[in-house]
Amino acid sequence: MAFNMESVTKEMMAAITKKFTNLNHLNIIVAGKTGVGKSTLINAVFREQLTETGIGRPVTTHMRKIEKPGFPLSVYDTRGFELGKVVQNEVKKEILDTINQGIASKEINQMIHCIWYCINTTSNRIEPEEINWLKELTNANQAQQVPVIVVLTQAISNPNAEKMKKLLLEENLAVAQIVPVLAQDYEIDASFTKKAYGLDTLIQIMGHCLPEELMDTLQNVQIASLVEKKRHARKAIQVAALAAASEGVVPIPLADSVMIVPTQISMIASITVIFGFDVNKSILGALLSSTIGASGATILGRTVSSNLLKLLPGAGSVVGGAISASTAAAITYALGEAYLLVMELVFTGKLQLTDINSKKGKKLMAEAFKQQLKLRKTK
Ligand SMILES: Nc1nc2c(ncn2[C@@H]2O[C@H](COP(=O)(O)OP(=O)(O)OP(=O)(O)O)[C@@H](O)[C@H]2O)c(=O)[nH]1
Ligand SMILES: [Mg+2]
Repeated sequence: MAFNMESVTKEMMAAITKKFTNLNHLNIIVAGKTGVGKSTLINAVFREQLTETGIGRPVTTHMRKIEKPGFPLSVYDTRGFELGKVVQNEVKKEILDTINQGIASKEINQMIHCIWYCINTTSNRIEPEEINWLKELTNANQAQQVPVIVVLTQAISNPNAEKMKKLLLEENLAVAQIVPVLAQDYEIDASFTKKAYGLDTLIQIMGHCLPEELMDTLQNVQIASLVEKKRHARKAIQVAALAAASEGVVPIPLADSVMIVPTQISMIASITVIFGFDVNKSILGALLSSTIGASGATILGRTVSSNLLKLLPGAGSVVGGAISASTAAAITYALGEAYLLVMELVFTGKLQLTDINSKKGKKLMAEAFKQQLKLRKTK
């Protein structure tokens, strides 16, 4: 019954690959006049630099589809919008045709899931033709109900952005939300730089607009909101802990499989996919050895009790060779939180992905794991 690190990490890698390959494909249309900041916005929101390195291919006269192999997102970038009324009508028709084609396919991966309509805030005014265009689009879209989010780009001045938002709200457009955004820091002068903001709100709104089947994809592709990534990761941890609790009452000789059963493997895979990092077996090995295998305890049958169970809630209830439900849940929580911690540190640039399996990374995970177990013990 030896705990086989090699085979467990292999299973975890397989679960991650499977989860990632099974992600549904997210399709977004980004519309608006030239120079409003569409490309800047796209590059600030998504993990891959789509507009610089993505493959852009004309799909209609005025739309380009940008995507990257193996990345579950396509962005349709509209062009020539500023060329006047005739072109604007063509763009509108192309958008509606693309939406309808997607719906006709009856295939979630082909449908358009969201439209960002971008308006530059610095111009301080919205032209009536733009409002009319939006009205016509949203009216025509009533049957399909693809959510339209108006993004007020380059919102350097908050009061101006708010003023513009108010003006738009008064138009009663059938849009999901109007959100001011500064996608990139803006240097106002040598002594003051306005920090980027609003992207996290955009992701939150997307989270509300998109169907459930696209939640994992959204978290995988976005880099604008750590809060949302963590929220989704914690949901996965909670689900796994609850499942572990119901699976927990298993004879101790099976202790190794109690702790690294498919439930925990799937949890680690979910968190990995939410962050979208390219983890490898050695990183996963480091996670396991610094947590489950903490303080040198090999997870072999009963030996688990001596070292680990001291820290655990309900440890006294190891009766008749079974661990308690709360113990199983606590281990699962602690494992998930320890992994989430290093994912967060990598996301914020405080730790290199390749340093997770360094001494420092292992120490961080070991401490987080123990702390979480203690936390659950006192609860
Ligand atoms: N600092 C800062 N600059 C921005 C921001 N958004 C756009 N810009 C600048 O505005 C200019 C136009 O932005 P793009 O993102 O290229 O605009 P676009 O809508 O993609 O333009 P087209 O592709 O020509 O239709 C660039 O010089 C950007 O650097 C922002 O949020 N912050
Ligand atoms: Mg562009």
